[in-house]
This record gives sequence, C-alpha cells and structure tokens, in this order.
Amino acid sequence: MGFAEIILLSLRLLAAGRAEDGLAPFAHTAEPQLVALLALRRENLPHTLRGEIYPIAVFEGNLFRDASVRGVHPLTGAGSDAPSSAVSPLAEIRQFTVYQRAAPIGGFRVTGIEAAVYSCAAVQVGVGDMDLQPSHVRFGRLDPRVQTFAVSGPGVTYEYTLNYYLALSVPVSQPDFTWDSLSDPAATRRLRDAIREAAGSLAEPDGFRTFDLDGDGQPEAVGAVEATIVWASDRGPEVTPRILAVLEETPGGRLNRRRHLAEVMDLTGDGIAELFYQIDGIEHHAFEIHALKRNALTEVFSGAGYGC
Ligand SMILES: [Ca+2]
Repeated sequence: MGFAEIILLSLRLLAAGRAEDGLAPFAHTAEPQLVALLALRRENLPHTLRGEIYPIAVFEGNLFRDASVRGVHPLTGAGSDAPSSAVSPLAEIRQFTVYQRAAPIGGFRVTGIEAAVYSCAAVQVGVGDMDLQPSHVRFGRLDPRVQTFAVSGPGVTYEYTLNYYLALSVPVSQPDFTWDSLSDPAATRRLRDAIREAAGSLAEPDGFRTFDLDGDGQPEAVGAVEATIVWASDRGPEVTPRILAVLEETPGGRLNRRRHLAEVMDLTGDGIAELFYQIDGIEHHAFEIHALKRNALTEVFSGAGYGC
C-alpha cells in the first residue's frame, strides 16, 4: 500500500498530461503557483533522507489545473494515458518552499526529473537538493500521513518510512491564528453542536480542530461524525454557526478511500485559506483543494491521481 512499490528509474519519458480544471474566482498571484507534494523518504537503517517532488496543481488565471504528468511504466512500457508531448512543470519551476502545518520548514530545489512508479501508474517527479529544518522533519507513527514499509527481495531486506509535506513554488505568508477552545467554551459548544446536527447524529465529533479560514478572528471548526465531515463557522453568541461544508469521509463512495486534511493554507495569496486534502485508497492517491467562497467551502480542484 502507499508508495511501497516506488521504483526510481532515470528515463526519458513520453508523457501525457491530464487537465481537470476547477473554478476559483480569486485574486491572481503574480506568477503561477505550483502546488506540489514533497514525499520525504527515510531509509530506516542508515537514517538517510531522500525527497521527491510530485506536482499536484498549478494555480494560474484564477484556476487550479492538474499539474501531474504521466510517464511510461518502466516495467510494462505502457503509459497511463496516450503519449503526448506534455512537459512537466518542474522543467520550468524548480524552487519550492516546504510547509508543515502551514509553517515553512525549508526549501527544495529540483535538479532533475525522473519517473516514479506507483503501482500501475508512472508519474514524473522532481529530485534534487533539500534543506529542511531537522527538528521539523517528523515520522511519528500516529500521523496518518506517515507510512512505513518493509521491502524484501533476493538478498535484500530493508525498511523505509514516508512522510508527505506540502510544497509551494510561490511562498505565501500565512495568517497567524491560535484559538483556544478552553477560553471560549460557549463557542466551542456552539460549533460542536452545529457539527453534530449537520451530520444528523447525537455523537460527539471526532478530530475537532479550529482555523480561521477567512481571517476575521472568529473560528471555523471541522469535526467528523462517523463518516461525515462537517465544517462550521462561528458567528457569535446570538447566532447559530454557519455550516460551510458537509463531506463524506469516503469520497466517491469507493471503499477504502479516505480524506486526510493535509494542510489548511492560503495557496492563492488572497488572504483566505484553502483546504488541501489527500485522498488515500488502496494503491491509489489523489488530491482535492477546497476553497471558501460565498459562505461555503467548494471543491476547486480534484486530480493528480496516482496509482490504479
Ligand atoms: Ca473565521
């Protein structure tokens, strides 16, 4: 599962792009923003680190579009899509800032493009030099984004651990927000009740977290009740919280696909945070970006699916 079957080969690739445009009426950033994933791999015996950049989406002209570029499967020779002359955006965009929980923890510079094989798909990834703050590089086993694999073959047995970080080609300053639920238990109660009610359940929400998506100083909260994820926005003591989104935890109705809220960050530079979701399934990863507009969270990108 996961990226267990990644094999890195240096290949000259025929590749095909895939565009799944979303609509996002936001202010322009000055230059295209390449939203990418840094897969940081630790070889567990020597504790060496290696990073690979996976392009996810480009934000340009107020739109997010798929930035993943298919390769040719090195084992079967088959492409995931019809061959084309699509070129990885990493050929032009090489410098990234790496984030963890919306805080920059270092940089990555792409020096080459290679094929990474994930299960039945091959994609182009960037390899290169990284400079991360060691204290922020985490491989905690409780983190849902961290996966450990044991690989054994003829005369070879080793183990490695992967963690994923958001990487942006255009660094965007993030609002500094901490909201203490203990200091405002009434607002916490309002938000938790609104989440339960929207989910249609009496159960207490799991994974209750707060952010300030719109920068107004009032909290937006997320919580899950069974398989339903609810976002709500507090509007003060006299008003019922506004429901921003009700999502199924298993998107598309496919079994074993789950959303992980990987980052909540302003990706577009307009001061309003977007949600960056990683969708994990069996031998499959994909990504979604949701944005706050007109008092609702709307999916503005879905794509960069890796795997079967
Ligand atoms: Ca807010």
